[in-house]
Amino acid sequence: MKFVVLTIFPEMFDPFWAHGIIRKAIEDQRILTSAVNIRDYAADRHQVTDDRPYGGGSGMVMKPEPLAGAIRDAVQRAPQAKTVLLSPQGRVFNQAMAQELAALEGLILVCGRYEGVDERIADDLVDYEISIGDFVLTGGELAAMILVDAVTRLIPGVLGGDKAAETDSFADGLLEHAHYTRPRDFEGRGVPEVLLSGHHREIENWRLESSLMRTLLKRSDLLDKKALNRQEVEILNKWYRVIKNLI
Ligand code: 4FV
Repeated sequence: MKFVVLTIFPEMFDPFWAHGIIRKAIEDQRILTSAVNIRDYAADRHQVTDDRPYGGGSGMVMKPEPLAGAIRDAVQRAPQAKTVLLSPQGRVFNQAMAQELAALEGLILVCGRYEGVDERIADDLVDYEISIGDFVLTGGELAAMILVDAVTRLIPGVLGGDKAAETDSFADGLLEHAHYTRPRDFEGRGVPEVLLSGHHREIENWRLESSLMRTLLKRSDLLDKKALNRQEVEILNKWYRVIKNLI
């Protein structure tokens, strides 16, 4: 998978490319990454990439010409890639979208700054507009990093053992089960016995119950959206009976 980031601060990505699973994925050539400076596509010698908004008002807007030049050049280098503008006006990013994007050959990620980019860029030169959430950042760079991170870990072989991403939170519409590791006793707090039992079927059941309980308590909105399978319905019915007998 190829990631081309268009930004006026390409150096912001240096530490991002150089650490953890992203660094390993680059070393193993499972992803190709580059951060391109939009300023390099500005025609004037001061490499200006912003200007005052038509209609007045505060702040500046990213000029269309440097952006268009950078996007067209990136598309030429990665014709299969889809172009994404990170902005609060976009579809809100989630795990399902990450899985969709992970199936693509490449992504060209356009990072806005100032008040945003000239609308004619969003209209004519962008395949997707994606938001990482209903809040306003100073720039699209952090949003681009979040997208690269969430997509890269879904690429086969990036996470040790293909199975890892399947048990993700949200992968099956539930929050992930609780995790425990050594020591067995931490400040007097133990670990659920079943996890020490070696009974894989029982451990699987416990983990499903843990996921369902955590989702019910922390994100019941997810359960509203989820099609429950027979086992999940059985577990919820069991709790329902327990609670009913209590009241
Ligand atoms: C944003 C978001 C975001 C808007 C103006 C950058 C800022 C500034 N991007 N998801 N939320 N972008 O707030 O993606 O140009």
